[in-house]
Amino acid sequence: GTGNTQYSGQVTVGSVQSGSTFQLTDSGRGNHRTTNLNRGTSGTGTLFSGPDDIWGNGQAANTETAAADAAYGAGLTWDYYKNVHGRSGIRGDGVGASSRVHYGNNYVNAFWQDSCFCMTYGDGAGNAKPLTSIDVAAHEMTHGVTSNTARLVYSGESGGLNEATSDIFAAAVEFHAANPNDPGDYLVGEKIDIRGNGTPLRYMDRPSRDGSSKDAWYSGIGSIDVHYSSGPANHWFYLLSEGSGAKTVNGVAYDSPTSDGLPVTGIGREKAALIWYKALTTKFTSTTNYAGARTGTIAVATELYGAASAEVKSVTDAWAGINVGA
Ligand code: ASN
Ligand code: ZN
Repeated sequence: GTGNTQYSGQVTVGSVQSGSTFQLTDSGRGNHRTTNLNRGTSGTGTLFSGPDDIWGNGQAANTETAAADAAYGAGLTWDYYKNVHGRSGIRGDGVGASSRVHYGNNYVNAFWQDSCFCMTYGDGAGNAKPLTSIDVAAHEMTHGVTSNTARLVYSGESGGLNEATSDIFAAAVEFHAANPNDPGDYLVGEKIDIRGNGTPLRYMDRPSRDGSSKDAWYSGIGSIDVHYSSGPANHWFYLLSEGSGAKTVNGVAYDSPTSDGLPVTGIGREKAALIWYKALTTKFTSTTNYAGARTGTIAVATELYGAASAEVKSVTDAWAGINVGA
């Protein structure tokens, strides 16, 4: 069908036809379903359906618009994991999750739940727009991937790595989608305008730009909120992808410092994301901390590219650049 989204323009979304009715079930992606909570806060919601195969009108006031964005984001995330990493769905079993939109009243968040194998989006409030952007969708679905792989405990340093995993693949999915209305960036949630001043939720080049996240590891980082202790790992991913210093990507200017003052040479975000994915799925465990993430990613890069490779050097330098190892 045709999705007229709020954030990504006119896109294709998966749907099925049942008699003269169309349903927002993506049969090409594990029958992922998009449902309407209609401001409720429990239950599976009502499957979006209607007499035509056009979903939304690009405006938040249209009930189907959030559904179009959520279905599109879920599809992009499915395609990224399938096409880039060979992973068929969040559990790797070919089964699509579901997305619930219009959760509660004035709800300014989105969340994944393993219990319902589903994600949920609020409509925002005030200046904060609906949470249904590509990067937020990918962030939430990646919590499901982490739950089914490394199972990083959602507190302490492993919690920060869990959050960073969601931010890393949020950026990776957004870049991979290459949607001209929402080009890839190293910002998280820039479309939501959650503070009403145009700033994103998080910055990966220098996470402290948000006023709370940390740029580098320190002993004790395990005691802060996981959305802030994710900062150093997000920063590591940026440094490894793009290198240290100033750079503009897709029209967004970044400036990434290192904690040791030494330069890092970027290896490109595709290799960086591959290294993180393989570490997540073959090296990390529920209690992996920053030191363990360093060991795991260096091991993966060594397997992929060789111990003497430029990739292993950059992985190691990027960890040193956030004060891990040396
Ligand atoms: N949106 C938040 C997140 O995915 C919800 C939470 O705190 N888990 O991080
Ligand atoms: Zn999260």
